[in-house]
Amino acid sequence: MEKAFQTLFAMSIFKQIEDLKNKAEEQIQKIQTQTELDQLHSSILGKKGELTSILKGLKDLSDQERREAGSAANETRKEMDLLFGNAKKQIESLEIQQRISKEKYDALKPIETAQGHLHPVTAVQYQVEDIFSSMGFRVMDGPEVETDDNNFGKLNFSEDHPARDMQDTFWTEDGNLLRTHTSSVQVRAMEKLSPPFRIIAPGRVFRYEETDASHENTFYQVEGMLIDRVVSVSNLIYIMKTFLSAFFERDVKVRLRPGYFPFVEPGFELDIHCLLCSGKGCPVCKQSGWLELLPCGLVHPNVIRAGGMDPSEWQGFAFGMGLMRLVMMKYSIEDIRHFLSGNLRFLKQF
Ligand code: FA5
Repeated sequence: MEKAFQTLFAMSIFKQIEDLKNKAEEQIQKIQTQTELDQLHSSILGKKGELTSILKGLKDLSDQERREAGSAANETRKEMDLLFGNAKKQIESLEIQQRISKEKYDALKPIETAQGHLHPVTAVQYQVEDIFSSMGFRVMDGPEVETDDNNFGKLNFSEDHPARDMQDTFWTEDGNLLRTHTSSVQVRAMEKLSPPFRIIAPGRVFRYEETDASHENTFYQVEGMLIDRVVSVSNLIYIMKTFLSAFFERDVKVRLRPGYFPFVEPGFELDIHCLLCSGKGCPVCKQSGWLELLPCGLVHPNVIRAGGMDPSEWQGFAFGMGLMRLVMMKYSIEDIRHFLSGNLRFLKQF
């Protein structure tokens, strides 16, 4: 290229670079978002941007002019980088301002949290405690890991007593066990309290057995024990009837059938007249009109003796009801396995 043309051409390149810088300055002012800024950046300074295409013309210039135009281009690129950097910061702070102005905090608005409530078994346990407390019973607690003696021995299960096989037991490695019934608290009550006394002991018990609609391997019982000088089966029936009528909020008919437990003599199974069909017969009571509810009896003299009392002076009655079965009856729940399933759809109904 001729010298004069080269000079003209170089001047035009300087002008183009200058114009591009002005154009970038002007357009950056109008930009509101990060996306628009990115698009402008790549259209001006990107690989296929306007600056690159201007610089393609450098090859036609003299060495001297090429150097000058190149360094002008670098200078311009630096200035524009600075411009874009500042614009980026401004847009970010603008976006934060906009977000904050939308996220208003209202101190008076109630915070929406999921409301918890008592598990149905716990709620019914408290109800049972209230009714028995009103009849002078004290609520006692006992450990879930028990000694063989408290769970069996002192309750008149001899070492080789076949009744020990009645309940399948979880044993711990040190020879203790997970209590198979709350009757172990009878033993603790006799050791701790002086007669006469009346206690109930609600709690969790464990049995190594298959589960089905009415059997769990972990379930709840409520034990009851009353010790006094003269105690008869009619006292037992009276207390049971009073409790059941208060619990089910209607008059409840009961009947006793003989039942065997080594720690009571005589022992009974107490049935209630089916509340769902009023004794006419339905699937829940298996058409019999009666529901087996709780075992009970008069405390065996050997148990009184093991508890440190003289059986010729002290007598008593005891009972052990299945708390989950009581809840099932109260709310017509058809499967005991719902209780510990952790299913919130089930629990939210209560
Ligand atoms: C006993 O556990 C005796 N300790 C009860 C007792 C106490 C008798 C005092 C006499 C005097 P039984 O194994 O039948 O007895 O259990 C008592 C109640 O617990 C049953 O009537 C039933 O309602 C409930 N129950 C028993 N096994 C299960 C189980 N696997 N799942 C849920 N509930 C059960």
